[in-house]
Amino acid sequence: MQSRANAERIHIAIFGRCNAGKSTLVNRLTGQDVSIVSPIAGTTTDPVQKAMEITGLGAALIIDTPGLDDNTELGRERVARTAKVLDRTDVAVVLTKEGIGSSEMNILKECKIREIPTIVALTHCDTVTDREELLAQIEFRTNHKALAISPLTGEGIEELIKAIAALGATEELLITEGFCKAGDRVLLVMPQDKSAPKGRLIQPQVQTIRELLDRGCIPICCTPDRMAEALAALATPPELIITDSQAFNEVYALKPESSTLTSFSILFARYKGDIALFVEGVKALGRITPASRILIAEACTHTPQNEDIGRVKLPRLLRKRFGEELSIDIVSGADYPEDLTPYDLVIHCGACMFNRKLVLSRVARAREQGVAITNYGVILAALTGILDRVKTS
Ligand SMILES: Nc1nc2c(ncn2[C@@H]2O[C@H](COP(=O)(O)OP(=O)(O)OP(=O)(O)O)[C@@H](O)[C@H]2O)c(=O)[nH]1
Ligand SMILES: [Mg+2]
Repeated sequence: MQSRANAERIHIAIFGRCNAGKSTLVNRLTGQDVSIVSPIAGTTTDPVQKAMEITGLGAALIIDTPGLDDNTELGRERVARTAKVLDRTDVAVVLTKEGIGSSEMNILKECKIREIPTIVALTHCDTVTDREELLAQIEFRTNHKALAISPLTGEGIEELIKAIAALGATEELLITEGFCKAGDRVLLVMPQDKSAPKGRLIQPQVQTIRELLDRGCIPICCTPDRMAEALAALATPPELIITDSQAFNEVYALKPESSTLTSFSILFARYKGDIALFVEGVKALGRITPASRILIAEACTHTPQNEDIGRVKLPRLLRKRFGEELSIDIVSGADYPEDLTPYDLVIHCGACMFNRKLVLSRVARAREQGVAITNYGVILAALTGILDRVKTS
């Protein structure tokens, strides 16, 4: 179960004031002591997450958050951190034990703006005396029919899980949708050079191969230096070739005319983000001058291969094209600026460690502020002259 990447799990975040019972609920849902529970307000100080399987929903990531009403200096910082959790939340559960106040209204408003499906639940229902009255007040103020639960005794938890499963069930996205069909032979060209991790394939390759098998396609794998032999071993050309962007030119030179060509980065730009917007965004390159400012946003703080692209390869290519004076800011992890307007272009990484929701939240911010956004795969394809030679959608 743990082997499934967190980025592929549906993210369920629990919000509420201090002592609402958020951590107790997380422990109840996961059946483990994931978070510390105590009657002291402000026990949870940082978002805490735990992977689990939910019946009827599948692989999930449950996120516990600090109380929304912590008004201390540090508390405000924690609330800001909690707000960031919203960027990656697929389903929000808002808990209250006393009815609806400004803390609940604020978080519900944020969820609504971000179109996050939300459940409101009245907790401590084992001890509240005016349950019906509180439920009516919650419904009146929020337009949500609230569930009554007790994270402590387990009452109402089954209904809550069902409600989460109903809201969280989304159509499963496919990486290769529209690129191939059952029975197609798909040649995957995957360099395993020294930047590849030792003894294993990287996640996008693994996921793609697994999906092709599930879809009834016939995946055939080779490294770029064996591509000619792989093609020769087939009676007719493969319907689709998926290559690592690094090997694009070699692969393009050998590609049979009838085979469609795409790259892992293009497929994942589509799967993790908004490929149409990324292709549109890359046109901003036509407006870049040496005085322009570009933001490169990395998801991970620790992946050397990505660091290489974001910190070395891309800045080098951009400066070569637009001049050494070009301003390039690089941010990583959660440090994605609220205000993107100083930038002429935002370039986001492939986000293999992020869920789709987070990428779409960041894309939405750029779009709302009128700032062009693209991603590593698309811009590398554009800068190396590949983009108009691959299938992107
Ligand atoms: N009676 C009753 N007590 C509960 C229930 N849920 C939680 N509690 C108790 O309420 C207190 C606070 O619970 P927590 O789960 O730590 O609350 P929290 O929302 O995580 O609080 P912070 O981390 O401070 O934001 C603990 O003493 C729990 O045992 C419930 O359903 N009924
Ligand atoms: Mg807590």
